[in-house]
Amino acid sequence: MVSLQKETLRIPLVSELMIPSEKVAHVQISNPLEHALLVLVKSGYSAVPVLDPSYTFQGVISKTRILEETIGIEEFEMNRLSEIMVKEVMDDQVPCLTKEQTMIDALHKLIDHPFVCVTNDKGEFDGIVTRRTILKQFSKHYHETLKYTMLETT
Ligand code: 4BW
Repeated sequence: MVSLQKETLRIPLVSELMIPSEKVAHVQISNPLEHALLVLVKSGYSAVPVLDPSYTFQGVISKTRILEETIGIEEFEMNRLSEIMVKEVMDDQVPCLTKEQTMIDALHKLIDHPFVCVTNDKGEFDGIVTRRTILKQFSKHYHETLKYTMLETT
């Protein structure tokens, strides 16, 4: 019983929790904003990672940041989106994780960000960890711990 509880409470590594890069929608740093908006609308995500041609992580671009660029004095000026590049408006001040860090490191960063990018020591993009993944882990641990606690008290 005790050994089962220890197994249940093992803290997973980021490598076990992340969505791998090949399943993550992204845009390139030199893409115009109109292409980035297309990727965001088609994928259904509100923000995605920005990479350079060598797959090095550069920042995050969101629908909100793109739409802010279209605000003119009297109307939305959508034609501006072909003239502005992703690198000009992306957020490059976002935290990252490495595969070797733990779920607790991810949890701290996900308080202020809906997802956090995972990079290697060269800054290359490995994937993302999302709030959904961490919440699912906590839900699983909560239910398993509750199950063992109830077994012990009966
Ligand atoms: O297309 C979707 N499929 C599924 N299964 N869930 C989705 C999808 N779009 C949105 N959701 C749900 C998720 O629960 O809405 C939440 C908020 O989405 P967001 O932020 O505002 O687009 C999703 O929460 P989450 O899984 O914890 O993801 C947090 C954020 O991580 C998303 C998005 O910005 C990013 N993200 C998640 N999966 C991604 C991704 N970005 C690129 N590629 C992916 N595969």
